[in-house]
Order: sequence, then C-alpha cells, then structure tokens
Amino acid sequence: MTTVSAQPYAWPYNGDLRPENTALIVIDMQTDFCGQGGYVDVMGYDLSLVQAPIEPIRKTMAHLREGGFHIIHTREGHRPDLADLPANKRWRSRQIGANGVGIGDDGPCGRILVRGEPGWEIIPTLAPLPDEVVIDKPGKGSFYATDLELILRTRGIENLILTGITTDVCVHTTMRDANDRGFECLLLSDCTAATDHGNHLAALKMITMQGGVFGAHADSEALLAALA
Ligand code: C5J
Repeated sequence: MTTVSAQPYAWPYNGDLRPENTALIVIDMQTDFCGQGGYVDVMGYDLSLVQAPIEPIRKTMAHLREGGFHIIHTREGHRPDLADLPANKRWRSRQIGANGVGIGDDGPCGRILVRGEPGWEIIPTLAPLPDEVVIDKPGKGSFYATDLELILRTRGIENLILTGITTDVCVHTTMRDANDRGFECLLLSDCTAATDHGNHLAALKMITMQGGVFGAHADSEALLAALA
C-alpha cells in the first residue's frame, strides 16, 4: 500500500499506486503556452507564471521515467486548414492581445496553435521520448476528440498524475473528464500553473471540496517522497 500525502485525502484512495497502473500526464507544455513569442506571450500574460512548473515537471518526469511509470504528453492545436477550429474559439482568441491576432493567425512563432508550427511544439526541456504517447487535442480537455481513454484502458491505467498548463483551463478540464470516467486523479500543485495565480489557487481549492470532488492535489515533493 503506497499513498501520497495530499489534500484532501491520502492519494490514491485505495493505496494501489504502481508504475503499471499509473500515468504521468504532461499537458500542453508547448511554446505557445509558455515560450517567448507564443500564444500566451502574444496575449500579454506574465510568462514567468507559466514557466514556473517547467523545472518541477522536468524533475518529476525524470523520476517517474526511471521508475517505469507511463508518461503521456498532450498538445493543444488545430489542423492547418483550421477545419477543427470552432468559429467562436477563433473569434474569442482574437479579442485579447495585440492587433487582433489569435488562433490560426501568424505570430512570432508561426501560426498560433496550428499543428506543425514552431510555437505548437512541446518545449525542448520537456520533449517526449520516442516511445512516449503524445495526444493531439483540438480542445481544452484531453479526452475530447482523442484516443486518450482507449490508450489508458488498453494499458490498464487507473491513476492519473496531472501536470502542465494551465491549471484552470486544460488541466482542470482533463481532471474533471478523467474523474467522470472513473480515473483516480492527483494534480501536482507545483507542476501546474495558470496565467493568473489567483485562478491557480482557486483551481486547487475546488479540488478539495466534497471530500475531493475531482481527486486530490499535492506537490511533487510529496509524490517523490511517497515513491522513495
Ligand atoms: C488554454 C490550456 N489556456 N492549455 N489552454 O487555452 O490551458
């Protein structure tokens, strides 16, 4: 029986934490969300907030790779012809930042959130290894219009450790969807970040309601201590 000291309960609920049944999910650590000239930068948000989890994720991923855990990466992005980009998502993305530039438009790192463009790539520090699963998703959640659930079920994965950006958008959407599907979720607080720190803290607090309404949260130190 192995559990992580987490809020609001020792995670996972059943103490069954093993490399075979547990995946680390690294969500959208792309230049568009944390790099200079990417989408978040173009929108004018403080990059230091979304860059803060890079080193904690790197360290945690190294430990979990060493321990033989499943590692899964996601990338948010759209087809070059934008056939999978809803008109309202594009319109809203153009309302903030300079010159009305939004998703699908040319930015300093190529077309924003378009598959194959430099800004859409996962940052080199957190690059996937060749044998690791990468999920390409057109939306905020990692399950919508992807084969993530099929892969998790096929591999017998029951526990998900969530990292990446942003806490209040893609990470929370993925955690909520995973929870509804019966996966046992742990969000790592220092391996996630939002474009607004208050939103990050609020997203953590939401998890602790109702006895752990979506799962639990802990920092990466607590996870690594449990696995030591
Ligand atoms: C956003 C994300 N914030 N990865 N995407 O649009 O959270």
